[in-house]
Amino acid sequence: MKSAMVVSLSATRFQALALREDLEKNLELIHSLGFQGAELAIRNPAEIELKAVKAMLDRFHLEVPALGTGQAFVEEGLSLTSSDPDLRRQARERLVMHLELSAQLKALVIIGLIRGVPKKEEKEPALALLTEELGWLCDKARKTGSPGLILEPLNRYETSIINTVAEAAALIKKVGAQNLGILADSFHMNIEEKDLVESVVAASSLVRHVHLADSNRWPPGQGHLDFEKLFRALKKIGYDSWVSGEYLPMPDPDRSVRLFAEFLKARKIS
Ligand code: LER
Ligand code: MN
Repeated sequence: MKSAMVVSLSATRFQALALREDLEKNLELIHSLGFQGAELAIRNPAEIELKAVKAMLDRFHLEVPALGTGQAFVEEGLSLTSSDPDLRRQARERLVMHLELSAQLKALVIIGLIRGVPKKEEKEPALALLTEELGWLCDKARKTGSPGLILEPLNRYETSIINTVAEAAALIKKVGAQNLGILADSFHMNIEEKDLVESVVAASSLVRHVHLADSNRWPPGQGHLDFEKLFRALKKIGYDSWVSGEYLPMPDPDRSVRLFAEFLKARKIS
């Protein structure tokens, strides 16, 4: 497995991001601690200087396993399942920009909060909309040369749709696209899954990316989540891709990354 840290290119209200804003400083830090990748959280790809970002990634020998898109929802309300057709259209247009960028960076595109937060009574129509939108986006991903999309189950306190790995797998089956997989986040799974091993094993080939945070959303090792169990499950399915740190900047941003690096080193994850 390869290790990455989630890094936001701009300020955001989303709290579970240890590193944000000063990209050069953050990339230098994670490189110095032995990480191989930087997962980039980008609200609007139109606002980034791709050439400069690529140069920094090269300088610190960092790959980009995935692009986070949730800030477009958190900061601007763009959502694939909004009851407002204009916000839906803007969400789709924004994700097309993320797909184009992902083709350049060879990164997967995350569908987390940008799927939307429909009211409980609007769940069914929202799921139908999401199936249709994801089908369209997967087709667009193929045409743009993007490696594809990953749907992230989020806990019930963040959204009403796709809370579990099984729900994500069922929706992906409905969409029927090979380039749509699952992003398994330990924090959300700890809240929603009955058994981490069973859930990961049941979804096996669909698991294409992993976010790590502990039970309290502090860095792994700072709460009471059974990571050995999760790693056993990942080993069982032959998962050999990225584990990316997405957690609160606790006890402070710098220390949180050092704690995570020590946690990975102790488990021989580089
Ligand atoms: C994002 O990866 C995440 O885990 C959520 O809590 C917010 O989108
Ligand atoms: Mn996550």
